[in-house]
Amino acid sequence: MQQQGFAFAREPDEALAPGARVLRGFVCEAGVALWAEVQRVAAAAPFRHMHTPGGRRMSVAITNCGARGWVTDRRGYRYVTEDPQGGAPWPAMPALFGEVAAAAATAAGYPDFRPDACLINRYEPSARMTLHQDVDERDFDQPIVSVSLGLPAVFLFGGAARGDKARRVSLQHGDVVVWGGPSRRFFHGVAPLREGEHALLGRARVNLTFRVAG
Ligand code: MD6
Ligand code: FE
Repeated sequence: MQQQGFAFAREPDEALAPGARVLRGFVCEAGVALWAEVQRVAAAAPFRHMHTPGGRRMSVAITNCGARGWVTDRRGYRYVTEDPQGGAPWPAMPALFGEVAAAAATAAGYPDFRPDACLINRYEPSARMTLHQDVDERDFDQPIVSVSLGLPAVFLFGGAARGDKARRVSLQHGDVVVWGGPSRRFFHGVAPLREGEHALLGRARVNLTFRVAG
């Protein structure tokens, strides 16, 4: 979808913090193809509710594709090359995913982004992500590219300390957040998803986060 007049006006791209940008509607045109690839990945590595090291069941359902996948269980948070459910390697990262992630990173000022991990989060209404930092990757010079599909969500964007006030950023289907540099380790989360029905995804939001993990 191109930037249009009054009927479909979207919010402009915006800097969230030094090094972090929202690219509004960046992947709208690829939305159908991205969703088809997510379903292909999930057929091989199903979405599952993982448990935090403290034993809490996450409200978000997770799967992965790419050489490395993020997991959490009693032993902690980490990246692994095989799906713990079944022991097979994670599904390969679809070529389209790599292309979209690299294009978004370049648009935000991070050329040569080559992710080896894509974490896929599925939110149903009321699911949320509490404030956290993404610190399980090896190289913090590399950004994270985050693609939103489906129902809208309120992204909570804090600061370097857990207690820093978080701003609320509305993310719609097709929006991309690119996140790196000075704010790479800032706290962030997602407010409980509101009830709704999306034309393509139904009662769900799916978020793809691309990282250089290894
Ligand atoms: C989500 N995103 O949007 C959760 N992390 O569903 C994240 O936790 C996240 O969007 C790092 C960078 C960008 C993100
Ligand atoms: Fe995160």
